[in-house]
Amino acid sequence: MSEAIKPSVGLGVLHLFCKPTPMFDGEAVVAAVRDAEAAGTQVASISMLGHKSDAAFMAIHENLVELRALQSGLQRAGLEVVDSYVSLTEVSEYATGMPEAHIQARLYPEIPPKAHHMPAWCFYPMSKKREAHVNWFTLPFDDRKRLMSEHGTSGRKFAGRIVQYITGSTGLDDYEWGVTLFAVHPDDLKEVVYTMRFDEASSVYAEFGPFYTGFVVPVEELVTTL
Ligand code: 76R
Repeated sequence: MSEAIKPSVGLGVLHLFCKPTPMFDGEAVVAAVRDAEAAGTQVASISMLGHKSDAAFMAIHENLVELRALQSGLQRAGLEVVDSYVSLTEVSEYATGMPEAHIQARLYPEIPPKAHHMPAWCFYPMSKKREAHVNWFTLPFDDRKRLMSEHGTSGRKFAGRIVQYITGSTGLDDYEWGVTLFAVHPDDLKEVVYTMRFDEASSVYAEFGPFYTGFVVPVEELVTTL
């Protein structure tokens, strides 16, 4: 394998949204995921709803070359990647001063989350606005910090129902963050996103890309639905 390409801190995150082609081979898909796991990649397999894709894979590894290997394995197994998202784990600049365990969990997350059974899943990319009269990036740091602290307070009401992975993609993909949510029930996803729309950080400053929804399943089960 070629030289490792690693971030200086944190891990690479690859979301692949796929559809089967006539070359689809379920056993080869399972083998591609098992090979990736053997190489240390964490892979969550998701059965998707709707026309945008049929299967999604969220993969995390420090070495981007390993993420590419998973992508190649899935393509060779007859899956077409119809959309994707590339990001890195990060600690928000507003989360400094958080307990060390919290910071480590942001940088080195486990997927799917272990604490609760959370099969409901969604992903969407988002950015903060940069418009003449609404520009997150011209706000003073203290104002941004206050808005993100309001955001964190409303988010913590969903403890035990939602686990969120906010991964940074500025300069890497089309939006500034990827938002991946795992939830106990599908309506928890809807409720957390709706609730957060009223936080000023979202109501005024956020813009969103396409939303993807499905549920986490073992890859052996996923391939039987394709
Ligand atoms: O890391 C932390 O948990 C500290 C508090 C916190 C930060 C710094 C936090 C808590 N978030 C932070 C940063 Mn969040 N988050 C989103 C979305 O749909 C929307 O409106 C936005 C999408 C959701 C649903 C969500 C959920 N958060 C961020 C950032 C980075 C900002 C930056 O760095 O500039 C983004 C883009 C973002 C977006 N957030 C929480 C949640 C939830 C549920 C929590 C509380 C859970 C917890 O404390 O573990």
